[in-house]
Amino acid sequence: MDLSKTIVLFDVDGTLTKSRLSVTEEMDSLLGELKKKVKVGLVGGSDLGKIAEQMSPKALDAEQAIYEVVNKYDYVFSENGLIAYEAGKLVGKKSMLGVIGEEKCQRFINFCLRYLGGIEIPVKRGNFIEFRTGMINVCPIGRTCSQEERLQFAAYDEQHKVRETMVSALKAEFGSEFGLQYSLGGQISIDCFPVGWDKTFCLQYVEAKFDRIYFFGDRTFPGGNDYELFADPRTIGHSVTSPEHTQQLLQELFFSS
Ligand code: M1P
Repeated sequence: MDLSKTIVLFDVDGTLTKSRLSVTEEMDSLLGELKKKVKVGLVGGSDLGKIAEQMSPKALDAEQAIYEVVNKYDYVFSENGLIAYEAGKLVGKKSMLGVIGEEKCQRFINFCLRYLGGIEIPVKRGNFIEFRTGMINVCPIGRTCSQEERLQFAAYDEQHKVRETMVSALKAEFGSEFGLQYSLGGQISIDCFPVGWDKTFCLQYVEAKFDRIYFFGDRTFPGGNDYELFADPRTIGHSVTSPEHTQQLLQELFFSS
C-alpha cells in the first residue's frame, strides 16, 4: 500500500486514551512508530487544553502541553476541528458565539440551567456548562466530578438516559430556530454546536491533500460524536471499543507485513 498520501485521524477519549485519562506509554510509542509511516492527526470533541493534558502527560504545565501536542502530531483538531492546528500552527478557529450571537447563547444557557436545576440524579457537582470557542458543553453531573463519580454517572446514564432525555428537551425547545446540533461526546456531557460543526468539519483541512483518510473512533453510533466522521464517504472509518482495540487494529493494518 502506498502510504505517502495517507493520513490516520484519531478520536481521543475511548480511542487513544480511557475517557479523560492520559495516553499510555505503549500507545504513545505506537503512535510514534505510525508517524514514521503516515501523517497522523487527532480529532477530539474536547477543547485543546484537555486534549493536550491527555496526550502530553509529561509536560510541566498546560502551555507546554499544548505546545508539545500541536508540534508532535501533523494535525490537532480540537472541539471537532473548530480549532485546527497543522504542523504546530493555528490554521482555523470558529466561534459559536460569533454565529448565534449573545442573545441566543443566553437563552440557550438559561434553559439548560433551568432544566438541570429541575432534575435529580445520584450526584451533582460543579461546572455544568462549559462555554468553549466552538461549542457549549453541558454536563448534568458537573465537570468537576471525580473519576469515580464520572464512571458512576456514565453507568446511571446508560440506564436512565439522562442525556438523551435532555437532548430531546433541547430539540423540543429550540427546534431548528437556533440551528444547533447535539452529540453525546463522551461519558457525562452533551456537546452543543451549530449544525455541521461535527467532526467532519476537520475534513476541509485534509481532504485535498490525502487519498486515504482513516478515522478511528469509539462513539460511532448515531448521536455519538464520532458518528458523522466515521460514516462520511471521504473516510475509511474504524469503530473501536477501547484503546487496546485501536492498538490491535493499527498493528494489523500498518505493521503486519
Ligand atoms: O471524548 C470527547 C468528549 O470528551 C468530553 O466528554 P465527557 O466529559 O462527557 O466524557 C468532553 O470534553 C466532550 O466535549 C468531548 O466531546
